[in-house]
Amino acid sequence: MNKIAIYYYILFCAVLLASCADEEPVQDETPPNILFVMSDDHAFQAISAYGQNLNHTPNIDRIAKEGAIFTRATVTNSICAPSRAVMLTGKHSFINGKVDNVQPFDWEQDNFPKLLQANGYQTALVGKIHLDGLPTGFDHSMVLKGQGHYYNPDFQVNGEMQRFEGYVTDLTTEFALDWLDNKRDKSKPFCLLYHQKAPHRNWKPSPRYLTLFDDTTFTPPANYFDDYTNRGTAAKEQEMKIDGHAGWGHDFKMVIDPDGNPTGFDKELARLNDVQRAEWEAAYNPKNDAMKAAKLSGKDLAIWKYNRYIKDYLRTIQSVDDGVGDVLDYLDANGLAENTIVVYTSDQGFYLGEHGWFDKRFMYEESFRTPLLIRYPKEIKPGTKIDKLVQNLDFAPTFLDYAGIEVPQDMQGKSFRKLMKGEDDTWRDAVYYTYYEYPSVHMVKRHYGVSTERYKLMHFYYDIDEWEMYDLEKDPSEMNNIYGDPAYADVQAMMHERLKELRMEYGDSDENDEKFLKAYLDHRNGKK
Ligand code: SGN
Ligand code: CA
Repeated sequence: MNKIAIYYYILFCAVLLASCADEEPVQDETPPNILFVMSDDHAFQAISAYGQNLNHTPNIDRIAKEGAIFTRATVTNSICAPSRAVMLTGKHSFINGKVDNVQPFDWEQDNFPKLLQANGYQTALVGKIHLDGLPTGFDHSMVLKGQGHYYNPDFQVNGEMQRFEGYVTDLTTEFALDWLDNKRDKSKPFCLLYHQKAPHRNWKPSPRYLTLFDDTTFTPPANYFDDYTNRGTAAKEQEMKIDGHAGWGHDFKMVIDPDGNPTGFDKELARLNDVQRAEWEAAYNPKNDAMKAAKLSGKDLAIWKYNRYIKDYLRTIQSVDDGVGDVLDYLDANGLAENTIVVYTSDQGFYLGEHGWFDKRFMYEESFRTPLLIRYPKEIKPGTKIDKLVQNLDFAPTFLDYAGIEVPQDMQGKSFRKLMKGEDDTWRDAVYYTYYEYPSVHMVKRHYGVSTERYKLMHFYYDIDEWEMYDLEKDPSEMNNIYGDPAYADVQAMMHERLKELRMEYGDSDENDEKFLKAYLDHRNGKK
């Protein structure tokens, strides 16, 4: 080789090497599958990964162990149907229109499953959605009507009602697996919304868990006997006390109450078939007889009620956890675990005796927060813990982000994909909340508010006009309303400012509140 040839040869090799070095590593372009598991009213306190020691949920915990757990995931409106509307649309209630459980939901508007579908995904919705009408955006839907039944439920299968024999949580899992295994187009990525009815009121356990916890006595939370001193009128006037508003039949599952009066619960039991009913009675009759024989009163009775409530609630969760185990096993067995984003969440949190309550609705922590655990081995390091304020508003943008689809401008949430990779240091400092359904069951007054990581400011309105503020660092159980406390004057001014800014940013106003109040009252008065 002459000198020139050697020169060109070296140059050629150098260019080749440089171009190799510049080349992007080969990316796996297959869009991820999305398995979105949601339960109904599942408090974070009842997931063992959150460390409260109430129960053991090994399968749900697995998601956190192999992925991320969020300690400050919240909802924008703590009630079932509105929460689902926010999750689907990525827009606050006052924008998507579904502000309470009574207003109709407009399925014509955009939702994230529609966008995934338009971009090559197979989509399905199985279980509870609590939004009337035929769900749009899904290749397959199999949903309970309204709240649905625990035993022998009716499902609307792609629009057609059908009754199924069995326990709702197990059936929902079975239908979800059937779609994954037999009904979808396996050449496409999938998005499955697998949404359990449990642990929604009235907490009917499956036959296999009717006696779980029979040998355990639970101690109620420290503020179970809360007398609401230092709180506003809203906390005092709610109707969601375990010892006060829960009933002997529907909630405590007695056919005859301790005073010997029929409760009407036998009408509910009539839905069970003979085998189910015999198992039910064999489990509950001895417990009910023992309780009556003990002739409890006062605090002892209140603690018994808490125990009946929490045990039934946790029993229903055990079936939810089993179902999560089954679907995780399915992903493993079919080589899908690596490329599937698995999300576990609830439509909102719930009170497990804190402040003496069951139910949700308030912007206080237990119902404002919701559990959130996510696994995606390709991007999320096992054991990731996230303390930032994320909301159910963020699901739609996050899923679209993962799928490589542009997030529509009018979606109000924010993708937390980067947050989970530890690559987002500009995350929001505050979140906005609204609640509308009043007067209604449980009588939680209308309110809206703002929460930062440390403080929370709320305005209760309509038949009262009261402000509450809490210092979550000093008072995590929100027992002491510091609104008006001179020591917090600066914080209060700052929180008012943040509230004003967020209402502006998201497009909320007093006019909205009046509009939705009028629609609600019209509905109650039979005008709509
Ligand atoms: C039902 C429940 C209430 C619950 C609402 C809303 N009663 O009315 O306790 O607050 O649903 O729940 S019960 O008949 O189910 O016992 S939501 O999850 O649908 O918003
Ligand atoms: Ca709910």
